Amino acid sequence: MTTKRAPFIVVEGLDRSGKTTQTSLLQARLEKENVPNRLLKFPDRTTTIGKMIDSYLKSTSELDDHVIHLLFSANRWELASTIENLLNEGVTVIADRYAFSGIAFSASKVEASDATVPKLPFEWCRAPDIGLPAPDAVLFLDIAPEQARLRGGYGDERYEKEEMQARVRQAFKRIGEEAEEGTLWVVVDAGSERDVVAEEMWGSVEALVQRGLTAPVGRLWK
Ligand code: FDM
Repeated sequence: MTTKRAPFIVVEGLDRSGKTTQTSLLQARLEKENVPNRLLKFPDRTTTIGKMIDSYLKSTSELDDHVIHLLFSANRWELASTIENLLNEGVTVIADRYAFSGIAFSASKVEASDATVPKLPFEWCRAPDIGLPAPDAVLFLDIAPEQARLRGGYGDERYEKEEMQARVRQAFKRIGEEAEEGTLWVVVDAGSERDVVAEEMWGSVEALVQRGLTAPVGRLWK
């Protein structure tokens, strides 16, 4: 008999895309289907590293752009073995953001003097996440910045600015286009009705969740 493992599902999206709501709805669906599951959120603001990230995002501390990028990555590595163990125990893992946010946001920072010049090269941003547990499916909740604005505007945290969000959206597009074989990358129109989005997300992962996988947990970009 072949041993199966559970899938690793990542939900990515822009601010105001309804990502948090949709991640909870996906988890509720797994519960309803009696699928053992665990929902993780990145950044995980509860760890020592997560607290540094939290204070940076709330602008109560300043950090060099390289440093904060590496902290976000370290915050994922803190949970890497937990994720792998859960999957091998048959627990479906959902992550609200992951390494793709790591690259998309850091690579979207630009020089104050010239908004066409990135502060951190794309390849440099990807490097620290190489080897993390790879998701089997990434659901990217896409929304145009103008539509996001109509949903009540952005919050007060760092990066919650329209020009930044527009660059992040482009970066996510590039990451999706370059997604590895074996990773299902689904662009979901987050501008649709809440229940329509939820159904599309469930429809994209249902087979993976119900059947499980025989291939071992993959490694990102390896
Ligand atoms: N963010 C999130 C990053 O810049 N890098 C990362 O690796 C991750 C996981 O942190 F603006 C950004 C994205 C967002 C902020 O995310 C906090 P939430 O989902 O709003 O908590």
